[in-house]
Amino acid sequence: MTDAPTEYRDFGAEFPKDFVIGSATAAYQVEGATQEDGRGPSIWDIFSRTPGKVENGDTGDVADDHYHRLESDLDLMGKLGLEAYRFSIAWPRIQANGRGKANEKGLGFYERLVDGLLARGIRPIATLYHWDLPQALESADGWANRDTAYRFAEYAHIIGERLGDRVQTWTTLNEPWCSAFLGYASGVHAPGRREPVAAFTAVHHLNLAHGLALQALRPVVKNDPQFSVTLNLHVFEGDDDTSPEAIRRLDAIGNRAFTGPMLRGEYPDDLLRDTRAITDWAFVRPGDLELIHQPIDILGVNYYTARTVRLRTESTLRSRVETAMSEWPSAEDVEFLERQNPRTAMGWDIVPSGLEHMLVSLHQQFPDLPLMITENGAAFDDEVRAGRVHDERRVDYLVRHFSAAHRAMQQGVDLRGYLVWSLFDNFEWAYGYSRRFGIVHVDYRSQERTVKDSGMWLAKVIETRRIPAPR
Ligand code: IFM
Repeated sequence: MTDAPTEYRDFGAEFPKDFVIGSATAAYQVEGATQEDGRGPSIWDIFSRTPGKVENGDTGDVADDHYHRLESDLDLMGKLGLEAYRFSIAWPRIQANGRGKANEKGLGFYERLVDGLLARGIRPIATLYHWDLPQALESADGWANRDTAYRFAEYAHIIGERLGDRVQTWTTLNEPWCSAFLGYASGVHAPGRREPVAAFTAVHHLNLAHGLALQALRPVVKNDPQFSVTLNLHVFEGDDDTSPEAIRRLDAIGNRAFTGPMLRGEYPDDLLRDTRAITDWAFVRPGDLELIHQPIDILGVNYYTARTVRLRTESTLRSRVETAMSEWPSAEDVEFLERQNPRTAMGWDIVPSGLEHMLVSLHQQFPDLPLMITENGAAFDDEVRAGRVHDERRVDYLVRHFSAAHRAMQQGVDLRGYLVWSLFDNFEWAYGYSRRFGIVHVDYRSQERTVKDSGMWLAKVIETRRIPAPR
């Protein structure tokens, strides 16, 4: 299926006053200062230093130097009129080794960030884990070790005690599918392991960490809190009569492995069945599902693209070596097809209809659960010319996805907000600095910030509450 390029440009579409519009970043991608003020190493410090893992050998050592430029970055957010800013807290800044006493300097940085946001009328949305696991915990088997979930709860408690009077919206994990399957199955993300059993074990321990963290936060967060988790739910479309089966398998691993325990209190039977040759799921202990299945107030969803899938025919089955590195363990016989959409610099198809369908489908599955788009955006090769960045493709991407979100709302979806990824160009994980997602351009040599046309566009949406007509 392909969206005609003329679709989803609903100029003038209006968003309600209480619909929160803002932007997002994550600690390792923007902060830099990785060896300052008591921060310990994370898995990304180690992984990015391993030759061949990140494009150009890039690391997050400096990134956007946000740690040192906090005040001016906050001013920029204020100038854009952001209503919300989603950031993540670097666990190794708070507990260098992932356990024990909290590091005052680390806490102080996030206090300044939160206070600076509030002083500018910007709502802080704090994510506790956006992939930067303290390396000391990975050395003890990382997310494959059950204890990591308990260490995470301890860390959540520390943060809740310190910021729980000021931060209202709390996200436990960002995109646990990526942590588990890119980190432990395909190994393209830190810690770079290729162990399918560890990947499914990590799924469960991440789910457990979510539940334990909610339990740890509730008694200490006092500010009329909203608890959430952010999932990168995958949207799949079909192409032939094998597609429904292909979609079912991927949906189980990519989506229901998380929504099942978190929102329904169970792992889907078909997931347990499909993965039987890899694991018996004996790591799920009595009482775990009750712990994981806790009420949340809002579900964060990240959306970038949709993919077309079907089952492979015999002749297209991949080699053993390839399947050993699959990010979809147990579904290696699913084939991802080329689509005819325009693509972003990540090679991701631009499919705004996928966002609309995902939101509507989530609303049908969980009618009482409010949703928030916690990430959506696009990478393009931007250039600064005469002090401006005319990123019209990104503006168009945003017009089309805001239109899709608006259409979902017209159908009754309780969508509470939209955060564009990302506020700044930043460290795009295994792609290093080669992919730019920002609505603000960053010159990595001078650290100069230049608001792109997409940044000005977002400011206008916030000001007018509408998708502005093209000029
Ligand atoms: O940059 C990432 C972000 O850290 C998590 N979600 C997807 C983004 C784009 O790849």
